[in-house]
Amino acid sequence: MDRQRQEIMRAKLAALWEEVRELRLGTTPSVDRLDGPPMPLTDYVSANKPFVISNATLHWPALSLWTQDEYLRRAMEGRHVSVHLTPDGRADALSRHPHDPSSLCFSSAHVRRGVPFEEALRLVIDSSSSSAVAYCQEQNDCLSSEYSALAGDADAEIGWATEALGRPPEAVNLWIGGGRSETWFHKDHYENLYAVVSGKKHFLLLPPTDAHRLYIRWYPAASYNEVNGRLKLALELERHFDMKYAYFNFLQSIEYPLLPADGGGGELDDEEQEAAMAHP
Ligand SMILES: O=C(O)CCC(=O)C(=O)O
Repeated sequence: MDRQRQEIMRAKLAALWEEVRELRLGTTPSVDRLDGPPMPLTDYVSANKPFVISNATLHWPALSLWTQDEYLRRAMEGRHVSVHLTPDGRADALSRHPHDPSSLCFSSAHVRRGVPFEEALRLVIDSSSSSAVAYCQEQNDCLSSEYSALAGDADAEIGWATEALGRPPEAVNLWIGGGRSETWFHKDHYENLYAVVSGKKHFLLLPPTDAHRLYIRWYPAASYNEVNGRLKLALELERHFDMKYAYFNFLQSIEYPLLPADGGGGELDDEEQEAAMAHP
């Protein structure tokens, strides 16, 4: 195909994507902001359409309690948690290959398990100026395991979501991180509700209509290890296997900063926008 025809084809495809997005998501690139549960549920849940519910968690004691480090320390006294450490806040992400800087590898965090909560919290707080960025996380329903002492501070389930999805949540997870932590681009194979309790989480969403832009590629698997048990991390290749990674080459995602309870952070400032686009 000659160059001119390629350009025409590209422009037509771009227009088609735009149309599909508008049909599926309504006005793009905004995310619907609702005052209560999505109604009718099917408009959102079965269409995989994202939304933000304002003030949905205002009644959670977590909103005021979890902003107090002293409360967290007291409630979690004697508890041990998992801490994920990376040099740059990016786990399960693409990084420079440790032996060949011209290529990439899939890097996993160094995981410290059984860390006293007080120490884990200190590692997170110190991350803003440390050689290691700490992120407390343990997927697998960790609010009812590692963090069960805090579980009573938030609703155990959300009625309309249980109704819409036909079952209570399979897992409720808690993540504790600071400004350098990033959650790398990924695809979830289940429905998600996300509540920001303190600080701000900045989301980049790729709508289902853009699934064709996702490519699975293979990269050598590597993980960070602590050097001599200190907070200096070295990236080393894992010996036996590669890992797959969902990669996309064409970014036009929907951006949304989330704040506690009201869910909407309004417009991004220039610096945030740039950082977000650089690290989708
Ligand atoms: O906030 C995080 O770090 C993880 C969130 C996540 O994986 C998700 O919402 O699917």
